[in-house]
Amino acid sequence: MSLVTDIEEQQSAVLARIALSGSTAELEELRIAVLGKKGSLTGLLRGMGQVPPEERALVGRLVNELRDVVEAALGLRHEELASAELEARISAEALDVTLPARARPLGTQHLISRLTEEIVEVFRGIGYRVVSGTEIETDYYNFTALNSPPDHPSRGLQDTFYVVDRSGAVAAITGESDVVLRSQTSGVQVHTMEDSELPIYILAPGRVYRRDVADPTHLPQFTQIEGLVVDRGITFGDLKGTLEYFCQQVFGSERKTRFRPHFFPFTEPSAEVDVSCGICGGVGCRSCGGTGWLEILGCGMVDPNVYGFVGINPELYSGFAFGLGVERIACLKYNVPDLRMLLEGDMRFLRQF
Ligand code: 2NL
Repeated sequence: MSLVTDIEEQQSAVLARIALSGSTAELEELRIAVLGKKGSLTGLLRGMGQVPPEERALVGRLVNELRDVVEAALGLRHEELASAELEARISAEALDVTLPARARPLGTQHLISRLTEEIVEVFRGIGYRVVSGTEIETDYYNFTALNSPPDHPSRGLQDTFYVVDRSGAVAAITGESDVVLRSQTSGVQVHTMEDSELPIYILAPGRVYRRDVADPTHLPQFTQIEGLVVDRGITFGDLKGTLEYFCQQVFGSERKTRFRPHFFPFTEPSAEVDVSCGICGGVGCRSCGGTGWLEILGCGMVDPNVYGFVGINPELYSGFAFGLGVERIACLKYNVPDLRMLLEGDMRFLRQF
């Protein structure tokens, strides 16, 4: 019965080696060594021919049992090893989710954008709609249709950026180009008066350009908001009431306003509006130059000549318009001493708002 002993010994030896195998690769080598074509168990089955006939049934059964037991043991051990290997790989490659995140500095809306929206909302609340146009405009829409005479100083090269192409050298020198970087958003209103039905209650916010050297009170580009109303029976009283309401919404209900006569080519009569100084309450201090008042915008009743350019009948309609610089309003509202600080992008300054 040495063959039977041999089979039993093989079984315990193979099971021991399966139990000791340390990796799926090692286990696979072992499987081939036992069950492969030249494997030890395969050899036993091949040797059945030499087994005496009376032992063949017993030996055959033992060998088959051995194969089943070995296969089952291989399967189990493979599962164990494979999952241990997966665990090891996962923990080796693991991300440490407790590490602090890489900081991504998050910006905020710029003070000027926020204040522009705030002002727009005040007027939306009383029925105005917002219109916008292009920053490049023709001389006609920027000046002519606004009743600005051909020799008006604001039209000069000293004050306005003219847009010329490569062959425009002569135009650049003489100011003959009729394309400009808009110096006010009024062109937007002229387009609107040409194109839309009456009445008109609009606000035109946007960037404008003037040939000024930047200093504490001037910027070569700034954000302007112009408003325009054209309806039947509009009076200077409507203009005053509207702008007083606006000032109190933006600066607070305790502030006073005053209207001083002024001149603009596109409005008649025209006025500049002052708001009482928030620092001294109107008695006079350094911020307001001792006057108690701060100038915030220009306005007036739309000049009938402007209606002539856009085909509105001034016998039936009247209206008012106003224009303000958002940067200027921001400086007055938050006591910023220098307009240039609004363009510098210094986060230590901007984060304060
Ligand atoms: C300023 C203040 C102003 C207007 C702008 C305007 C627009 C149309 C018709 C009439 Cl379409 N006027 N805009 C009116 C008054 C003042 O801006 O200081 N400008 C130099």
